[in-house]
Amino acid sequence: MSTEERTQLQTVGRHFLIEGDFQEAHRVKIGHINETFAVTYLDRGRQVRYIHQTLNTSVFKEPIALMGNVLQVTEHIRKRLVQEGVGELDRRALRVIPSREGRPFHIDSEGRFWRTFLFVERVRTYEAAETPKQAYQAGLAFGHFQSLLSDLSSQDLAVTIPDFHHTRKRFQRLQTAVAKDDVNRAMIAAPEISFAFDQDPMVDTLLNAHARGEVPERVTHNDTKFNNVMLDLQTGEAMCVVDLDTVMPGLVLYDFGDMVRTTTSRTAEDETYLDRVELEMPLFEQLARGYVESTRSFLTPSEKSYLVLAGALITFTIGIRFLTDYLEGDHYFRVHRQDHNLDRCRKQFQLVRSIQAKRDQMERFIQSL
Ligand code: GN1
Ligand code: MG
Repeated sequence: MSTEERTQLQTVGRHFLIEGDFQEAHRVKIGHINETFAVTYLDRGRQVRYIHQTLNTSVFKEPIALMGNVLQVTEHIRKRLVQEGVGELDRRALRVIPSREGRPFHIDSEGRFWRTFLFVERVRTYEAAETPKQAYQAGLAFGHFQSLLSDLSSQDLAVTIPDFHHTRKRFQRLQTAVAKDDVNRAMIAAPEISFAFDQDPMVDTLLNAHARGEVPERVTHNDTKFNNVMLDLQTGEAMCVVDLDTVMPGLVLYDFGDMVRTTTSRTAEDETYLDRVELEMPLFEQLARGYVESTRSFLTPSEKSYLVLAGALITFTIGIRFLTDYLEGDHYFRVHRQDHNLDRCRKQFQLVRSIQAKRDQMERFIQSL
């Protein structure tokens, strides 16, 4: 990180309610949308760390409403955890650090939107689950998260990205991108486009189930990637769920689907050796066990009956989002190499194939729970 960037972060820090002297800063490489930095302050002989994050306001168009959600959600979780009698609250729920004007954000002189959290100590995240135990912890963590928010009214939360998991709209956007082919990549991606179009019959399944009233809208996380669960360094226990920018009304199935996408294959999101990409039953079983265990108080039989389908559907939906961005010239997801979004898409589609092949086995397991 350059001296200039460090100075910039110091300036940002002065706008938040942070005590002590600035010591150190570095960039945290996580996420495809926002930019994240960890900073250390020395306050009366004690080191305290914080996260500064710039919010990408071309993706999140109403950042103030978004921060309203984040505050509401974190305070609600804290209250519920106190009722449950658990300790170490600052490791189990994010704490928003207000600005010196008492707002949950600061807008800098260049118009960038900053927010600050207390750093969650002695935890780490993984890009993909490595063991069944971790998959279990992911299921438990996001299920518990939904359960803690189950008494919050979804009406009270702002919709931070409209139609975020609306697979039909995502599909239509892909169709448009293919038709326009603005950056001449449709030929390179022909096999992926063809696979995507073949999945048309699956596209409306959850939308229809919701429209028929089979699955209700609840408060959900909507970005349940495994790297959004912080695991205790020593015990491996899930401590805290992060990335609350898309907490809003949704279907719990979308959350479960994204957990399947990111915890059931021990490969990275952009794995290029597709032979390695496969849904691993021991990982899926523990993920599902953790999730069903922690959602017993509210999950309906009907929701449960769609869990496997949701795994395929959300993996597919994220896959077509990568593909669309590839065809539109990589303006949404940050890329780090040539064809990065195409690689990401291929990985997702390979996992979709594997889930479809193992569907019966997965269904039988869910029924056994
Ligand atoms: C984005 O930036 P990150 O990693 O938290 C995206 C998710 C995708 C994910 C794919 C707001 O999340 O929807 O599933 O990339 N977030 C947004 O890795 O679009
Ligand atoms: Mg996110």
